[in-house]
Amino acid sequence: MVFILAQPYPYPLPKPGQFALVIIDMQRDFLEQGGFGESLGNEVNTLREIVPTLQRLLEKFRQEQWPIIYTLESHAPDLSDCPPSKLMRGEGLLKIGDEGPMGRILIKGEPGNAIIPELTPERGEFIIPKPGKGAFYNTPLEDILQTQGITHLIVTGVTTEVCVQSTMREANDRGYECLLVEDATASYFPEFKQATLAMISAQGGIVGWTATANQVLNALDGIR
Ligand code: C5J
Repeated sequence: MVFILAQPYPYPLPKPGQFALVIIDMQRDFLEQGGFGESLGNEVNTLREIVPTLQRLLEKFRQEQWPIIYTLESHAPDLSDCPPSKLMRGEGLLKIGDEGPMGRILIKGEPGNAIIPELTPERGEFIIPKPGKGAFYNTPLEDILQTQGITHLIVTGVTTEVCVQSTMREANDRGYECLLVEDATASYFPEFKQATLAMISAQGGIVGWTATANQVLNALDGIR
């Protein structure tokens, strides 16, 4: 398995069912015009480049019926799960909870808070709303992983240096093996993405590993 591309890996490789595809925050709020990402001054099309690669990974996982987990950065309508420090942050035109062209920004159930249509989740796939940047804080993710017997995470999504990296660090501290798919993650700031890829696998995989989607798919083809 490609958790180990860079060097010999001394641990047992995961079996089907022990690894999941984790898709972080591929939601309209971040990827479409008029959402939170654009209101913060970002060029949202930068993030869209990874969509075809994500579709290839999804196709493989769906075909094999391997676990797929989506997250959404999402808050309760009364903002009771959004600390004032987060609410006040940012220089954007719109703040969390404000009414935007796709409904209230980053609020559960609003049109902008849905996964983009190209990656719409299917029946049986997990969707985890998360109030933080990391996917473990104040969510059922750990319970789901434990119940399903998942030990290895193949991580994708946006943005590389914020929610993706936070989630990988949280997962690493909890003992999960993590691999970040280099061409299935994106940032509004390409230099931040590159720096994050480098820091994750530095020092012998201090947070985890990285590999391209082709490398991951080739390795997965060898798993039955
Ligand atoms: C951000 C995220 N960047 N999903 N969220 O605020 O990375």
